Amino acid sequence: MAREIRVGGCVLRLSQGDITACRTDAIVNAANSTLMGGGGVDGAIHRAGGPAIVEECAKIPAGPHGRCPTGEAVATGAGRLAARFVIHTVGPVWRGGGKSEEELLASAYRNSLLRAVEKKCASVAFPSISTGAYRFPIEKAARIAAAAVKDFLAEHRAPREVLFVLFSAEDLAVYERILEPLAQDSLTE
Ligand code: AR6
Repeated sequence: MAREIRVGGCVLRLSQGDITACRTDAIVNAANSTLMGGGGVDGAIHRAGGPAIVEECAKIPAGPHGRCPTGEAVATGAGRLAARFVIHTVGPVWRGGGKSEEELLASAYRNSLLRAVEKKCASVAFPSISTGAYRFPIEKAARIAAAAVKDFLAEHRAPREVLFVLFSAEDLAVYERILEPLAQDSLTE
């Protein structure tokens, strides 16, 4: 099963573990629109990073759709984490597929990568956005995540390294299966 693909001189790699331990330039947070913290990976990032992150989030002006609308992304410092930046993005809540969930999930990945490039990050780590509390089906989400990152790397040739950090062995196996045909393509491109 595929653990990585190479695109435009960059690499997309899979790993299993706790994203708060990642030493990439940026880690992505699967946040909610308030940016004021929550459960899951969001809670873990704020706990490990300390209060500096939420203090910086609170300074981002709140609009009618919160501080960060669904599909958008904003960067802050990373407090006590080893990463330099946390990129907070808001994935869609899965409501059956008729509410532009797939497009919004792809936007969350794309906008996170744009923030990473703006901050000149050479490496960025993503959790599996929307597939926990927001209940996005994991297979569909993995396919969208991999395609969005692959297309971005082909166009921008940056960041040099993108990591998907899956929390469970089951989730890792799904992503490996999804990456397999893309890995075959990347050998022949
Ligand atoms: N490292 C990597 N992945 C993790 C970690 C970790 N430390 N902890 C959990 N995951 P979720 P969502 C995985 O629910 O679905 C929050 O309350 C988890 O197993 O964190 O986008 C926010 O404030 C799952 O595979 O994010 C929002 O309200 C994946 O991360 C809401 O949840 C995403 O699960 C966002 O829901």
